[in-house]
Amino acid sequence: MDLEALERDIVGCRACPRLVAWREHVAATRRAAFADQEYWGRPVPGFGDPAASLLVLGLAPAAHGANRTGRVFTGDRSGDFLFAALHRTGWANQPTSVSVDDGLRLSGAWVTASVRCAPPANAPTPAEREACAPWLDAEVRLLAPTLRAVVVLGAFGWQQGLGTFSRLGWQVPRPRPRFAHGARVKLPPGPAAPPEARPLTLLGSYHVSQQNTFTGRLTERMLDDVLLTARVAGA
Ligand code: DU
Ligand code: SF4
Repeated sequence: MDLEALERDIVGCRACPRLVAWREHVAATRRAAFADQEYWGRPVPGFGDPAASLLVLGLAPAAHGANRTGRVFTGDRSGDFLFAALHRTGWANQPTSVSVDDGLRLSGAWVTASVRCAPPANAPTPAEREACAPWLDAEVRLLAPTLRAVVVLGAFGWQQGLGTFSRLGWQVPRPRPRFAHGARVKLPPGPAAPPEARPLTLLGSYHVSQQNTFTGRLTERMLDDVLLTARVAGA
């Protein structure tokens, strides 16, 4: 199994009836501003450099963002903020991310989400999070040989990420470290970790959602600092 095959499998997933119904409903009804566009309406795969040292982990696709464009964080304000930061800090070749054929390339980074289908009110249920976790596990396993740092956007991704790294055999401290902006935890690989796994630096950042970026809770500078720390951690 390689990343391309995995992402193809993810795109075909229909495991969560509520999310399948919602993603397809949103795609069929659309938003007036995008009425002339074909929505993706399916699970959103990860995107980036298959030899990534940095994993950026978000929550879930936005109904009219990635659920419309088919690329993670692409086509909404959260993505605008994230990709501009990835560009400023040297992880992306351009500051904007508008569609799958816009020429965006990541260098050394892979961006993904803990839940792959757009949830109503951006809130997946615990059962949906659990159902989707094996996709992240599989993705991290494939990225493991080059992975050094993980930037987790928000408390939800933090929980999901710790679950994944623990299941895959990295040693997660107990009690589990709490999410905070600027939180930094070293995860050494245990005996059960993938063969080429290295110690990971897990970094917390407030999520790039508008409620954080418009209010100044998360500034460009704050996110840049975390992404630059990830670069040093991965060096
Ligand atoms: O065709 P390809 O060069 O393997 O790229 C597939 C896909 O992944 C394309 O949308 C660019 C992206 N990508 C990237 O962002 N960074 C890389 O290092 C390699 C591929
Ligand atoms: Fe499948 Fe995940 Fe979408 Fe549920 S949220 S249908 S597990 S891809």
